[in-house]
Amino acid sequence: MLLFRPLFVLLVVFLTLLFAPINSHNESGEWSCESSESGTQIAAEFRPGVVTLDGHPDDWKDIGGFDFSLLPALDPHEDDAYKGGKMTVKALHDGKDVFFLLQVDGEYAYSKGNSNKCPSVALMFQIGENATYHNMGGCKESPGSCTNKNCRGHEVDIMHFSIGTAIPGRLYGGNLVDAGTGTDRFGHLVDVYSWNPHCRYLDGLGPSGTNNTAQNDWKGAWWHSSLNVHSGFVDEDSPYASNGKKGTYYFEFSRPLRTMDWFQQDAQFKIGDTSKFSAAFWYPVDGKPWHGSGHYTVSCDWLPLNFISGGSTLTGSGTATTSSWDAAVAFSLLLSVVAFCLSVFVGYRVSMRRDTPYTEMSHL
Ligand SMILES: *[C@@H]1O[C@H](CO)[C@@H](O)[C@H](O)[C@H]1NC(C)=O
Ligand SMILES: *[C@@H]1O[C@H](CO)[C@@H](O)[C@H](O)[C@H]1NC(C)=O
Ligand SMILES: CC(=O)N[C@H]1CO[C@H](CO)[C@@H](O)[C@@H]1O
Repeated sequence: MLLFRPLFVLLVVFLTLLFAPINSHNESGEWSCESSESGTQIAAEFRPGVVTLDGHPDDWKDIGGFDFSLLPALDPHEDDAYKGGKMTVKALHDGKDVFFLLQVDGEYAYSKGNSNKCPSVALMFQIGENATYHNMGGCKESPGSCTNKNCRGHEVDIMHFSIGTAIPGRLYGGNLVDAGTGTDRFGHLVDVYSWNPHCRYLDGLGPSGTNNTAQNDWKGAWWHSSLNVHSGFVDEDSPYASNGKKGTYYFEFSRPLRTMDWFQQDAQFKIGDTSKFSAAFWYPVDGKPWHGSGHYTVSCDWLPLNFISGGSTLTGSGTATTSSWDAAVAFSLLLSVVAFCLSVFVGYRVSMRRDTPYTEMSHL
């Protein structure tokens, strides 16, 4: 089965490329998204005990990835794509948590304490059935008027990691000190929900106040290929490597499939189901700090994310292997039936031979 997985991934990638149409651009300034990378399905396979959440990509090498051009989120035009390279997205689950690896080529840029001069990533998921990718949920209300009632159905779930205060290879996100909301005072890996770009809140906070029942359910770490692996960085080592070095950024995240959210502030994932998802990237191009809306995204609409069940991974993904295995089982079954018949036959012959003299004797 392992042998067939790369082939299968290649086939999926090939089909994806074949069917992915070109992004269109609406000159009038109205939003239009023709592409939506149609046909692309990100698969989160059941692969327990494979990855460690440390920002390092080595343990993901056998997991198939999906490559996306990064286009400006607000005006997706091929000419304005992120020049550094594509974003590779990988996902898997272990039956309890989902794991993501985002991988983007980029010269090392790190400015301690200034997140806008460091790269940054976000994941976004649909929560409400009417939540659009465009306008982060697409609720029509304005900041003063949006509430969980009039924006009902437009909820999206966002994880945002700004690395300006995060040490590479260290774990950030939900922690005991920040319990009660989606914030993270240490590494700024936050759990957010929104109804549109202007009605965006940390989990547990909202226009009507605080509930203090929420939590930051995400954890994550970052790394860059130009960093030297050693026993562990501390804050004083910043900027950890020399700025401008060519390489690849890695961002690794995990979250439980289900969370204890009671207010439509977290997406809930289900094995066997498909969720709607997107990924975004900010980069200080030419050293210039990025601003909030200056991000690139992997697609101009939701991408499907399949949570593949452990059962279907065993029987489904490698058809050829499955059928040859089935053949082996059938053959050994046949052999055992033949052996059984043979033993019955031999036993019968033996007892016949033994019986005959006795019957003959009784006849005598
Ligand atoms: C751009 O959007 C407007 C408004 O939705 C629409 O009328 C127009 O046909 C679109 N143009 C293109 C080239 O898609
Ligand atoms: C989503 O929109 C449809 C059609 O407008 C509506 O019937 C439905 O109630 C909406 N769903 C939610 C959760 O508001
Ligand atoms: C911000 C928020 O979600 N507030 C909610 C806290 O809980 C009460 C009662 O369940 C809700 O009415 C609020 O909307």
